[in-house]
Amino acid sequence: MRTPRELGVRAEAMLADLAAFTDGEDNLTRLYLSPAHRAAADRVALWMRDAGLDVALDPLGTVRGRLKPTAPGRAGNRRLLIGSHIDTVVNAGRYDGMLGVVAGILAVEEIRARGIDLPFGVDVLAFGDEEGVRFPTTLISSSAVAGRVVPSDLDARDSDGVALRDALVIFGGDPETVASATYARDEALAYLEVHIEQGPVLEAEGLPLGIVTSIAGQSRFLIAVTGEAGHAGTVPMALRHDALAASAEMMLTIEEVARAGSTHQMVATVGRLTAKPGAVNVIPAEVAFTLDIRADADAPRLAAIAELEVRLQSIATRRGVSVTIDKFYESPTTPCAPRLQDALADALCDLGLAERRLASGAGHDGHAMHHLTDVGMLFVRCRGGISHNPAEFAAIDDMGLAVEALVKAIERLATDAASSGDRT
Ligand code: HGY
Ligand code: MN
Ligand code: MN
Repeated sequence: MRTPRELGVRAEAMLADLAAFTDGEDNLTRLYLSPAHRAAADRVALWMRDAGLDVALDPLGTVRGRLKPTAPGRAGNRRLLIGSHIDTVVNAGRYDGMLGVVAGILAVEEIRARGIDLPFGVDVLAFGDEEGVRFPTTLISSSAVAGRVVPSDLDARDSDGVALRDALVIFGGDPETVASATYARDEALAYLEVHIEQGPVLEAEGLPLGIVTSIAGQSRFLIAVTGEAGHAGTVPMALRHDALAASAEMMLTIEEVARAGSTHQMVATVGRLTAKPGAVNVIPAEVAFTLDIRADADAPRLAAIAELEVRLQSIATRRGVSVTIDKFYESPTTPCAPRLQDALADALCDLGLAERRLASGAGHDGHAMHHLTDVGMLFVRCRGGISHNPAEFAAIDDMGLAVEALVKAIERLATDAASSGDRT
């Protein structure tokens, strides 16, 4: 039985190992189905095997480590799912996602080492596409586990024109057997995920861990503005149809609308922009930019989107350009199950920690897993709330406490299952 400190030291070492698997020149960038994703998946598979798990790679590239029930009861055919993602954003930190997979593996090692009786099985899942950076999809590997992937989803193409289904084959996945990744509803007992908070609340309150109440809904759009190319030196300002100037006014309007929604924790981000033809002396004719908008509830987010659709169109009309607003992803606000929140709260109480409950502004695989089973999440304090940034950092002691809390929460679910024998 390892102490939380020893568990944290081991977690940090595993995360350092994983951070070496990158497609980036001098940073951590590991996109779905890339060579670095494959190498990281193989390392996770090795750790799962060493932890005594039966390991498999599912058709979408999820690495699954399976622990059989140690004391099969009537819940013996059910399994607790624990996971997170091992893909990253560009120039990422080493904790976002990977910590949840490492914590799951360490928790299973502790359960076996401590001889804890489990009336149900445990699957540790390392998903490969949570960030949705490479393909215009997101959560596709956890969505497959939840039975929410349709064949056309695999037609998505990356910026090099590579279809997801082709990248899957190169990776070692199988686009023809996607359905075999799906769990039966009565097989999944619950889904638990450990994740860094990616926000400032726990640090500001001096707390190492927190319990997630809900995962913010989000909508993502591709906005295309079409104007008219022209000579930078000869077209008077009043006669221009400048797609980039129009886009700039639209972005400031997006910012204004999001600021107005601050009471609902509303945030809006333009993360990627292209402008053509992209010459210094040509008035931009075509601009495309992404919009990611979120809030703590669905209604205010959808109202803000409706307002923006009207206002961006009005800007386009006044400036003599055209605009299209195409949604390519949307996930409603996902609630975390009270029974799982309570199991995590009991675990924190056992550890003498406050049971701080808070919402997640970041999206997670729980958005997809919620369609299969109840979702519970445990947040770990991260320095400055920084994430999606190489400065991302979680302390060894906090990570060790998170693993210990996960073990205790699993024990609590095992006790519930053993006493009730079916649902926990
Ligand atoms: O965008 C998100 O919230 C998550 O990190 N993919
Ligand atoms: Mn994440
Ligand atoms: Mn992320």
